Amino acid sequence: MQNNQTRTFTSAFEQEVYEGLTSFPKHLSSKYFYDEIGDKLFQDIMAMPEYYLTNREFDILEANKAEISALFSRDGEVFSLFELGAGDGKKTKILLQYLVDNKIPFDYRPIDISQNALDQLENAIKQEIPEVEVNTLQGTYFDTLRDIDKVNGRKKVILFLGSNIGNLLHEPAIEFLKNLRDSINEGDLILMGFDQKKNPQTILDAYNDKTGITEAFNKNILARINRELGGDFVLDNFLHWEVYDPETGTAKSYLVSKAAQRINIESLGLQIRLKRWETIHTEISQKYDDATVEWLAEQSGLQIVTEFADNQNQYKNYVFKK
Ligand code: AVJ
Repeated sequence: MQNNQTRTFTSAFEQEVYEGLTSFPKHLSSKYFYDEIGDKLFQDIMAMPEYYLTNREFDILEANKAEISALFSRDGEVFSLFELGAGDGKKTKILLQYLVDNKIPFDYRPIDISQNALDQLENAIKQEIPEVEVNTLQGTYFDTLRDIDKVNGRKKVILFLGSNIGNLLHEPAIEFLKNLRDSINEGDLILMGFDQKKNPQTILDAYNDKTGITEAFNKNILARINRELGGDFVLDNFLHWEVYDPETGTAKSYLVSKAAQRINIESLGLQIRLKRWETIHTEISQKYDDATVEWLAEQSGLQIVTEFADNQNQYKNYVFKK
């Protein structure tokens, strides 16, 4: 066994893969889904009819863009629109276009770990809405927000869309919201997406499509370990498995080992065994109700300014302030 030897890792990815695969039960973090291939697979997920989240949020922003923009620029003061994990900006462009059309002064500051994602987004906006002043920020969410706090005296509005908060269990979500609260001032706003509890079958279908896109997305974490860490996972030896607990609102993704197998991961000098039907937990996608969002806000010292929903309450966008 190599578990009790002192190890040095050359990246957080290496360390977390090592720790996750030598734990019981085994787990890997969904934040490592998103390399170039994972980004592309997530784009495909957002285009699937079963993955209702994207369209619901798109519709909410479209239907409420005037009211949302009025909240952002209440006093006519110029503001900076930050976005955490902007992706392809499809939904954000609704707001950007409306702000430009109505000559509301702002600049757009998308934040992402991936410079590649930022470059693509910046180019797309320069093409489609050239009037927008874009200042990309490469880095982790909070380092960047804190740095900006010191140099930019403008009012801040922070977007965190897509129900990305759902990847966090409640406790880390509260930590995250507290950090966000610490990075804003009185008068600043946060617009955040929360996928809602609904018919459990609708949720299972969104995370277990018949075409296998979500399966490929989930298994990409194994493919990525193969590519980057010299692993020898055989993807066909795993089942993609989704469960949803309608009581807690937690959807969980697993990779289930179809056979007893050994895996070598060269750059970790690690060999692991998986028993037949042993699991690797890879993701949670939390679903919310009003009481839960109110509790999260209260726990993290944020106040709810208002909320926007689609006509079936499938998805909601909340506006918070300090
Ligand atoms: C990007 C975290 C919001 O949990 O719904 C989509 C990721 N996982 N299908 C989600 C995801 C499987 C997605 N988030």
